[in-house]
Amino acid sequence: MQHNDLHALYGCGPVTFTGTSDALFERRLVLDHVIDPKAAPPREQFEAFAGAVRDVLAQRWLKTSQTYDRVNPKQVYYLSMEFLIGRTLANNITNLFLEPIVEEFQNSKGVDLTELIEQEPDAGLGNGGLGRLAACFIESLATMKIPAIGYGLRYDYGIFRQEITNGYQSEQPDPWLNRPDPWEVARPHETASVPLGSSFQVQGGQIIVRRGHPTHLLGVPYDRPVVGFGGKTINTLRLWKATTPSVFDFGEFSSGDFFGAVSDKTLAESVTRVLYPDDSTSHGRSLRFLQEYFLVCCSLADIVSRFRRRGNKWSSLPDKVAIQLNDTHPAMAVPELMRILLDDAKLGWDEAWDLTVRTLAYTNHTLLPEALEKWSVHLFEALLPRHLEIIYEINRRFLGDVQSKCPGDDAKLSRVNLIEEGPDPKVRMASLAIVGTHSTNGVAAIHSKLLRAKTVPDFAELFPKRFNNKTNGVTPRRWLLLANPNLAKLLTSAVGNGWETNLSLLHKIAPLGQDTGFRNKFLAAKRAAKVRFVDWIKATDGISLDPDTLFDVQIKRIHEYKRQLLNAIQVIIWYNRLLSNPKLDIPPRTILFAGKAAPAYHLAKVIIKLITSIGRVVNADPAVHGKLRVEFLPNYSCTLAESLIPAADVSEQISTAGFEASGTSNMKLMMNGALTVGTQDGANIEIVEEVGEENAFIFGLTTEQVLNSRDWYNPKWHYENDVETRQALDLIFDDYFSPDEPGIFAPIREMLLERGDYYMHLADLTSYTVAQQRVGELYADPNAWAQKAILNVACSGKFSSDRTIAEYASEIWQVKPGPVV
Ligand code: 26Q
Repeated sequence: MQHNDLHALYGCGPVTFTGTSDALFERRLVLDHVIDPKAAPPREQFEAFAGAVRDVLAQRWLKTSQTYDRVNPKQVYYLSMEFLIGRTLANNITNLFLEPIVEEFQNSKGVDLTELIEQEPDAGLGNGGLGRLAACFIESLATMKIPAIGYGLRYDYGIFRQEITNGYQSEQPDPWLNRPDPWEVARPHETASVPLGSSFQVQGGQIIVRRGHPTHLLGVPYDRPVVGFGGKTINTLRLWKATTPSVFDFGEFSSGDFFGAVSDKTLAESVTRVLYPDDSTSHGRSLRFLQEYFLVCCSLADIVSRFRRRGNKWSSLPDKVAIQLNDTHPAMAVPELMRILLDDAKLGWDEAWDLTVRTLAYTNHTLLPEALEKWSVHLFEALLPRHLEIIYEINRRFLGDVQSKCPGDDAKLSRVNLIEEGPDPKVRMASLAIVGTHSTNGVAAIHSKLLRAKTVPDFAELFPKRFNNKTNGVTPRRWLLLANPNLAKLLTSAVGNGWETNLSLLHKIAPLGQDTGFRNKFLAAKRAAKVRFVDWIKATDGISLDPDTLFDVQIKRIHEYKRQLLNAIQVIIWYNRLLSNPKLDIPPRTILFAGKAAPAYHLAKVIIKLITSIGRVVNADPAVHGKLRVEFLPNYSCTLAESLIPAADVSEQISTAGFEASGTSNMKLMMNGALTVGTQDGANIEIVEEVGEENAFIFGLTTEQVLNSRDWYNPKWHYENDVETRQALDLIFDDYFSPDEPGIFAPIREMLLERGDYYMHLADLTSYTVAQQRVGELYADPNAWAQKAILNVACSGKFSSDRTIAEYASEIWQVKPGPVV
């Protein structure tokens, strides 16, 4: 293709390219890498290719932000400690519609693009659902042409790389920026300053505060393009890197001490060194506190300076700016925005408060009370004394209002107090976020309902209009079009173009479940995805799988409430059934697990060890060979998900009802034609509403039943009275799966039988096994299976993040999708 065509597509001004797309690529190799294109190693080729793609999008990107500056529309700012982006190259090629050009290029140059794509490391700047949601949201915002910026941190190290050694998880650092990242653009001239009340040192992830020596950090922005589908709008993801003003200015330790000064710089930079693993229970990691404030301070300074640069008056802040807080992690935006409006803009309290509340909105992602963030008042005192003062004043006024509304209700007053009193008083960040914003939303209907009714009922009563639901979604560009090219082609042939941005169009394939021709094509696409995955996992991890078995997939963080253990026990039950009845006629099944455990979450790590141990025994047992196979796939990542999800037949969504806020792998799997085996929890409920209960396998206690049976639930009863349960558990407890490491599964026994099985595995085990029996029966009839799988794809339209973003836009942000001009 000639450069003029590229220019027609993406050029916006008089700048011209100096050749064809081949030339863009070769020029990059020669000029950036000083290498003969024919001799370039794959990594250099990747950088050159990604650089060429960036050349193509650069003018559109610039044009998008110039247009926003000129038109001065209301803009959305998504603040998140996590953006789990994954790889970018293939996504940008898809969204820029560059595939035909790239194909031509591959043919003419003999370059293998799949090999280049594999060179790109995942940008793993997130733990799981919350971080991936942020990545899907910014892609949808760009696709829907909504003026938006994502703000996050540029961690040197993303989520740890998981290795499995002798069946145990170990964590390795992820130095994803070791090689230059072709997507990022540093903007040092837009550096932000972050003043702190004290200087500090870092030791083992904790900070040691040197009181009374105010200091400041700098935040350097690194911008990444966020390409909307079709490439018309290219928004920005701005990630902040911490540094110091100059080597000699930081802290008080360094005066005259060259060596100390340089190490102080390293110290300041440690603020954005590493992403914290989601470890909901381990509070008080003070470096995390600094990270959160650093994100808030840099981002708000940036937002406010853009707002002022565009000539806006302070009173119009909520008309021009909508800031969404991804969980409480950036909740310090409440006192920070107040500080800016009071101290810098010199507004009075009432106006500042009105503007703050109308500008900010908060999304909650958890119902687990132990996961609600609290930060020690002492940390605030030392590092952010002005913010603490503001929080106290917010609290004083708020409690005054509560008192006049409900006089004499001291119990309520202490429940809603923004400060948890005690020897080490703490700021309750979720309470602060609810009070200081105009909207609090949950991420699935049931979650939003439980949030109101159980987690924060006092606040729901005080601010009934603030609470709302925004059911999560995922971007169909990455999770269907890009991840599953065979299915995507089939869908286009059936419904035409347009489903990529209007996923409800997929409803049109619902009747095609009756059509033999379509069913066969659908099954062929599923098989092709399985073969692709089997080849990929063989090449990546050396794991051999049989694509002609049912792929039963549970992919998510390892957590007791997500109940990977329930799945594992069920596998043992089927193993026992096969051992005692070798003729048992069940379709051959491969049970695939993937997910990371928080490094300090001991029991989650024991569960990984159990799964790998079961795999070792079951996979080597000739008695079940070809019928049952269990694999734990190491290092779950976006890239692994993109490869595995299209290949899945069954989607395991088996959390204890009332614990999973939403789940989003359930949506990705449904979209790719997997059938859900699930509890009535999170978004599963809405999935079943869309597809119909007869097209999923729903089992287990409801949230209400879980709550009502807490007091009398006795897991031992199940162990003592259900033979299959006891036999399966005894294999675990008696070291059948761990002959060389006796006793290693004692913590599982204790959790289940001695400590009351809080997540009620044993209560749901029988109905789960029955559901799995039905799965097997249906799978034995490929036509009946295909019909239901097709219906799942057809009914997945609701779970596009475009739908979610449209709801945020109209109900929370008051912004309209569509081009700005
Ligand atoms: C907090 C303090 C200190 C260190 C880490 C953290 C931390 C980090 C990440 C706490 C929580 C998280 C991530 C939570 C998360 O991913 N929640 C999931 O969000 C999804 C998107 O809404 C939901 O679908 C899932 O149900 C929910 O578990």
